[in-house]
Amino acid sequence: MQLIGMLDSPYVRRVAISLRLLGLPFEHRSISVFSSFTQFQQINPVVKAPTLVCDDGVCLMDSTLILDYAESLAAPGRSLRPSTRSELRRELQLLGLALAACEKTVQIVYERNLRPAEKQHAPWLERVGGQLAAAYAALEAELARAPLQLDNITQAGVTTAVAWSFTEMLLPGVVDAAAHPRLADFAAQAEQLPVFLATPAA
Ligand SMILES: N[C@@H](CCC(=O)N[C@@H](CS)C(=O)NCC(=O)O)C(=O)O
Repeated sequence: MQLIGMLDSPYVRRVAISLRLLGLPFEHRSISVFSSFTQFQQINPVVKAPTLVCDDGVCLMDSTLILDYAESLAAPGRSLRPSTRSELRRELQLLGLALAACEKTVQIVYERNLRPAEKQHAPWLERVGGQLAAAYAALEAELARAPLQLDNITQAGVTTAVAWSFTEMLLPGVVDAAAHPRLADFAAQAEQLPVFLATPAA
């Protein structure tokens, strides 16, 4: 199995960390959707990172769908999903917020970096910035209600930490860490776990 994409993408990184936590061997090919577009296109004409190339050549894309498949490959008892319905509902709630935070960060980065300055649309940036702030405010409130666990980390834990580190790295100062102490602390601790250290974003 090959995982295609760079670890500076939060979607690629959450898949790489999860595959390791699930004990699934894979080859990581760090190919950029931008600087290596043509090479990526030869693997997956849609050029989406992450792409998972299965051993029979079938390509999967979209991190959530790849992780669905990865969960089905994992040994019994080796899941990143909680088993009870109420835990699963909270897990999906947190995951939705963390994935929205990733998406809004990417939209701001693309708007800033891919468009010429005179074509950047301030109302759009303001809207997306508000959505990013709302996602992190809701995550912080949820962590105040019940913390995320580092022992037996779940997919929501992996993705929340990856999302926070990604936003901090790409948009430093845009989301105030002091106003999100639980998130900042959780991500800092997760980044010290061996599997995170072995899968660095930069
Ligand atoms: N919802 C997708 C988002 C993936 C995504 O947007 N990846 C970016 C890299 S961070 C990408 O492929 N960008 C190139 C493009 O969309 O053309 C997922 O969860 O995998």
